Amino acid sequence: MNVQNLMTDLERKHPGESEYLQAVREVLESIEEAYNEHPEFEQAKIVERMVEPDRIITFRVTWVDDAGAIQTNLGYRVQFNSAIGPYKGGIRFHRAVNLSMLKFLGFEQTFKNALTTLPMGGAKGGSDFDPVGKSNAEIMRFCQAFMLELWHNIGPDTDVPAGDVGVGGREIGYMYGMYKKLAREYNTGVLTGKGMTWGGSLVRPEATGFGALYFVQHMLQRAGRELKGATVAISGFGNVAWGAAKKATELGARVIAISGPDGVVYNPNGMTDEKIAYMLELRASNRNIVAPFAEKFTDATFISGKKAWSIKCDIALPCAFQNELTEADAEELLANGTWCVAEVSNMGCTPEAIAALQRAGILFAPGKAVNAGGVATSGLEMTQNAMHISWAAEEVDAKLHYIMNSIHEACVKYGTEPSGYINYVKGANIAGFMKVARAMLEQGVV
Ligand code: 2IT
Repeated sequence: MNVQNLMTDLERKHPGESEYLQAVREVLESIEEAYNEHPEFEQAKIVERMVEPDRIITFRVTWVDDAGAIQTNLGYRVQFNSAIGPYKGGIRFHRAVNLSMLKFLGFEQTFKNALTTLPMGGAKGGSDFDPVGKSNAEIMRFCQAFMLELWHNIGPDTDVPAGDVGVGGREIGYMYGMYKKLAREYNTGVLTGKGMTWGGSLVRPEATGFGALYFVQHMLQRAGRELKGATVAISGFGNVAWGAAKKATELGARVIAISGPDGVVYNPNGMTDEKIAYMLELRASNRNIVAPFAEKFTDATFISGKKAWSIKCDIALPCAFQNELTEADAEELLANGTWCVAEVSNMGCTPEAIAALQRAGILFAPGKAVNAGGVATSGLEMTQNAMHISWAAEEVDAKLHYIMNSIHEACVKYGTEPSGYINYVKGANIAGFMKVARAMLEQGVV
């Protein structure tokens, strides 16, 4: 493979799809060497096939807001790759959603899902619907209108959506209700992230954050470091940030920052149960601001317009959005003595930021390894649904531990460089790629 030629070709075919092109370039650059050791991949044009989604479904979503005005949004489902299992991946509701964003997320999901050890292909979907400031009734009507179009294309053995940014338990509930009405079947396995009384899995709400901290624990253990006593800066305050803050605190770290689009909350004394619970309230308010945290808890300070990375910390955990940690942020973290950055958001760091962190030789791991606990637990939810049973929290948590450990091991296996430095980006990309590539090869040209 010649990465530059492939990228030039993709840039020509998909002009302006910057997030998608960024995600593809990162993977191709890091797998190039391993790929070229397999002439059978080259002959079967595996990479040329893998960078294009199997199919993209786009649709219009029309709904009526509380004022009686008609609203039109765009809806998408990108079914990226089904070599190792049915399509699986979240749905994102955010005003900036476009095809490039969902293609990048679907591409990443393919490798991430391969790392989980479970049989799941890659997909992503969403809409440019902006949940900020919407009433509960508006969110319900939007979710119903979205599902009215999507339902034909999904199913427990076809494509299984879940939540992502802007889509949590409430939205999954509204979408499931509409799916059930249209399909006239109680197919619990068609969506994951469901409520506990109707097919949801214990630990799924916490799983992305919990899994991330289990992964960080493995990284630290290998490097002879400890979470106990370490200071942690987290960006975001949504579901993923909440799970990460909860587990980091449980494991003895001090979470000294959370952030929102409005600024950062400096929280020098760390989290309490009450503070962690309040993060959920903040999210549910649909206002998308973090400042009220510092009004409620007076030992915390709100700093307007600043990012979480301006707070001096040992460990930085991006938990919000793609490209939220830039090269300048990486330099600021390094200058402040940060020794570990783990992406919990998908593609949370820009390529320049990753290069700076790796150059400095600190611990760095990419989202597709660190945040895979979320979709892995979705996979466990699908298993429970198929078996018509539900496991105890301890059982799900033990399986999540096992999965995060095996992802870490895979990264070490494929990512250890001659110097001994573990390039987790390379490790995760090669490990995920190999599994999908072999499956595609064995299934012929389809
Ligand atoms: O990015 C992700 O892995 C998710 N949003 C979770 C996807 C899922 O199917 O649970």
